[in-house]
Amino acid sequence: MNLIIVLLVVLAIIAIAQLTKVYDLSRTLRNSREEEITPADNRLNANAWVIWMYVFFASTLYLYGKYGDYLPESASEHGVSVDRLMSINIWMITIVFFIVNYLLFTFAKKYQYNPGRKAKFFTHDNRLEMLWTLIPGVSMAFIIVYGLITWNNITGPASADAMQIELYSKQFDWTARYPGDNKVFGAADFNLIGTTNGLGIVTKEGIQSKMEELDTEMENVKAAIELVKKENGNLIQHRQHSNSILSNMLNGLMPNFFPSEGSATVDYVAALEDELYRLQRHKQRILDLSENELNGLSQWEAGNDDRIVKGEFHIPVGQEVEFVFRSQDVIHSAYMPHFRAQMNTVPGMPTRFKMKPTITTAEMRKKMGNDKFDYILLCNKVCGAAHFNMKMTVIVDTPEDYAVWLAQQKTFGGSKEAPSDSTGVETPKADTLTMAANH
Ligand SMILES: [Cu+2]
Repeated sequence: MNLIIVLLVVLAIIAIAQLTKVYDLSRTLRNSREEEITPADNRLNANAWVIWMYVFFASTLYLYGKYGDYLPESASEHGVSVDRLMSINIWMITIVFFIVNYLLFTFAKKYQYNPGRKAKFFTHDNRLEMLWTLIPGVSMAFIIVYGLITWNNITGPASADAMQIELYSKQFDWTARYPGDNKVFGAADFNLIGTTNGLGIVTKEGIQSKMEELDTEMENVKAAIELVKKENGNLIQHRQHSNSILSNMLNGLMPNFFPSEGSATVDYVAALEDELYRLQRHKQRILDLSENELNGLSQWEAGNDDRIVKGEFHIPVGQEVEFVFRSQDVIHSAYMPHFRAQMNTVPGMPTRFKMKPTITTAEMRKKMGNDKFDYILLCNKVCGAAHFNMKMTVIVDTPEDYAVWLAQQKTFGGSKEAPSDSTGVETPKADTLTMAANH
């Protein structure tokens, strides 16, 4: 295959060389020189430039028409000003684009080579300098100042009556958390993250059970160390028989810690002692947690009535929402295109974004004539293999529907402050709610 390609390229080069020779010969026969360009050539080129200009303009307008409005109207208050800023910029760029390209191509035609014409020569013109400094300078200053004003309005502090929602990102999903009736988020700490506590919310019970879990693990490691020491030398031999008693005992104590085969060179005692040390440090970090207060409320108590939501989250229309973003692993970016909202989520550093939704999901579906439409929260930072699938549905409800939905969500502490039927209740599907909203 490669040989054929090489042959083709070589043949093409030879063909071009031969053609050039034929062309040169024909010129010599016609008695014309290579660098000589006829007025007909010039006219052809000049007209071709102008035709190309029209094609260029037409395709630009076509693309504007086709892709100019790739998003429906903004569904948030600040989004309107983002859109206005965007369209002012686009208008300015478009006007300049048409003027500059019109001059470029028509001048190519107008000033095509003419042996009788003499160029005008001048060294300096103050008016010209003034013009081409002031116009771009003022336009740029306008864009920057207007942009900064808009940006400051969007990113300024949230108002006092804004409700808060935490959006927690990790590879590769989102979790939303609503503070309970006390309006205070429970404290969170990564040392407590586990299968039943994905956000690492700190509660006395949570600390207790995590400590017990760590204690059990440490006991098991110690027992494993004893076993390995007692059977030292025989271990490797034993492990080669997958059903050996020792092997089963070790795996029972520490599932997944010992490889099922091979690893003859591993010093098991040292590896187990490392593991013990790691567990001790983990335990110490939990012991070091301090019980802080917020609004006269222990932050360890505050977490019990937090509501934790996956898959889709709801916000009430017309209510300012302040999102607090956290990340467990890498930098993600929370992007809600229909609300013109985007903010990076950074491990170890909460970030914020406030907005007021103005159009409910039901209204937007009607406007778009699409009863399947949903607002969406996407990850907009390439964060790993399943980045493309890191999304969550956002439902904008009327305040009444929102209250109904929120009351159905499970609380972190379980039955404590939740309505009696809250456990085991699945998040209601979007269509049930919007159907309710339509009635
Ligand atoms: Cu991500």
